[in-house]
Amino acid sequence: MFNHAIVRLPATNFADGLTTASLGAPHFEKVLEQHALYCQALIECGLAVTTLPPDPRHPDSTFVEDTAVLTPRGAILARPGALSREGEVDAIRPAILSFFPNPLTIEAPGSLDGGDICEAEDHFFIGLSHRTNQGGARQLAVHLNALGYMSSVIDVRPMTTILHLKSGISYIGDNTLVVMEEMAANPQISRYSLIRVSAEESYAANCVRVNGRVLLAAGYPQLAAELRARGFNPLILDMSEFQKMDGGLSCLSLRF
Ligand code: CIR
Repeated sequence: MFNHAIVRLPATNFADGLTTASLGAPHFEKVLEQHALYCQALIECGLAVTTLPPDPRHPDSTFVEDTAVLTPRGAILARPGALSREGEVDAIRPAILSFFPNPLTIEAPGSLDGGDICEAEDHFFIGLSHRTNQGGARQLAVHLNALGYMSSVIDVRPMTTILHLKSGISYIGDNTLVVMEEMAANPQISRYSLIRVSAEESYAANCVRVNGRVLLAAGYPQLAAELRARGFNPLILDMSEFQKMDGGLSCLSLRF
């Protein structure tokens, strides 16, 4: 159950952020429109939303999820693996401190992006990626252990199509993981009920359970139908402009 979310408005230089997608430049008006509808969806799901101002020093800063790991038992400030995103943690720290006064931290040379952390009840999957390194993963595992959680590492570096672990896997409650086809055979997830996402819909594997709804990107009818068939209630959001910058639904908020 989430009660709150932190989001940050996109800055006018959003298009200067990092991307590997070749989908063209985002249209800023549409970026703002989609972001507003995303925030509206969180409110519809019952969350109080704290909206931070745009931060043009960091064009990727609207992807707030990468700056922290927030759990019901405490927060861990992340240490983003991309140089251009390092300052984002300092910028968001005051907002996080107002809800979590004593966050733990990831220290250099460890690096960790929140997008690599998939929380499934009391177990956290930690993605090793080109952003989250061994040191960051190890430090997070120690912190989670101190908070009474278990964790395990999934190496996503061989999967060239995804940026973060959560680009390919999402926990949506009821012991269910939505997972892209290439990850479905991983023995670490065999005890979950799996919803497999076909290769042509793989972007939609990044979906987010928020209370009674599952936020899902628009344009992925197979996954939408499968979710409905299994009793989930998708809330569909257009993500086209964020996809152009390698962003998914989960990256746009910190939920707690
Ligand atoms: C980046 O490359 O860091 C941003 N353009 C996208 C970050 C997406 N974040 C996420 O999936 N958690």
